[in-house]
Amino acid sequence: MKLHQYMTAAAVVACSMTAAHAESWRMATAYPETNFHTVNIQEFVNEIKDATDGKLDITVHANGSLIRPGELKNAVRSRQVETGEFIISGLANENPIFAVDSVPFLAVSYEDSEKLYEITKPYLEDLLGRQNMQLLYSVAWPPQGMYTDREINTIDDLKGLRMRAYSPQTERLAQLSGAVPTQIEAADLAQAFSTGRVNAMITSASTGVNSSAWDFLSHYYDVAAFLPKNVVVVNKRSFDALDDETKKVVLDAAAKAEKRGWERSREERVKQTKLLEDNGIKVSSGSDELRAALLEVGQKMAAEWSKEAGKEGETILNAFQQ
Ligand code: PCA
Repeated sequence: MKLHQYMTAAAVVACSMTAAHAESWRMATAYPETNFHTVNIQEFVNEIKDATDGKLDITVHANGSLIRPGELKNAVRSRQVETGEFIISGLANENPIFAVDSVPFLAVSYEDSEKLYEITKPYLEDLLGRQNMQLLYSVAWPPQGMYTDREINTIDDLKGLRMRAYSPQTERLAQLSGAVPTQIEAADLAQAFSTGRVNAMITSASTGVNSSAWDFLSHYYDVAAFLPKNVVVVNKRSFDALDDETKKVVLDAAAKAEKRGWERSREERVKQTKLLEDNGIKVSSGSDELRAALLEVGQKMAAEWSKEAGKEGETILNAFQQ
C-alpha cells in the first residue's frame, strides 16, 4: 500500500470513530415545552445523554419550531431529523389502524387505552417500520372533552359552531355533531381563538391549560370521548448506525419514558382539569342529553371505522373485547 492510501484509510477510520463516539441528533415535536409529553421527552433525552457520557446528545425542538407539525412524520422518515414525536391519529388517512385510539367511546379509561395500545403495537411497529421509522414509545393524552365559548345543553347547540380539529377523527366528530370543523395545530390555538377563527374545540385538559383556554372559552364538557396517543419515533437508519451499547441505552430509556408518561398522563388529567376550574372555566360532564347524542355520534364513527379497517380491524376489536 502506498503512503497516500495508508493516509486515506487512517482518515476513514478516524472519521468513523468520531461518528461512533459522539452523535448529535435533532428531535422535533409539535407541542409546547411545558406540555407533559415534552417534559417527559426532555427527561428521556437527558437520560440518554447521561448514560452514554454525552456520546448521544439529542436536542429537543418543541412547539413545531423546527418542523411544522403536519410535516413531522415525513421529516423523520426522510431523516431530515433523526427523531420526533407526533400524534398517531394524525396519520389516519394512511391507514385506519392509526385511528383506532380515536374512535369515540371505544376506549375511555386508561386501562382500556393501555390494553388497546398493547394489541395494536405490533401493527404500529410494522406500519411505521415500512416508512423507515422505529417506534420508541407511545403515551396517551388525557381524555378528550369539548370546550366552547357558550353553554351547551343539547347537541343542537353545537350547530354552526366553528370547531377546531387536529385529526381526521376530531374533524368527523365535529361534523357529525353539526359543527364546522377547522384544522388547527396546537401551536396556533391562541391565535386562532383570539382572531375568532374558531369558538370550540375537542381536546384534553392539558392542551386547554397549555393554550390558556380561559382567555377565549367558558365551558369544558369533560365527556372523556377517547385518549389519543403520541408516538416517539426514530429514523431506522439513524438508529441502526448506533453501536449496540447505545441502542440498548435508547431502548431502556424509551421503556422508562413510556411508563413514566402514562403515569404522568393520569396525574395530568386531575391536575389540569382543576387548573381549568381555578381559572374560571365551568367544568362539567355535560347533560345526559348531550352525552347520549355524542355517544350516538361515536357509534356511527365506530361503524365507519370497522368498515374501513376490515379484517384487521375485526381482529383488533375481538382481542380488545376479550
Ligand atoms: N392535545 C393535542 C392532541 C390531543 C390533545 O389532548 C391537541 O389538541 O392538538
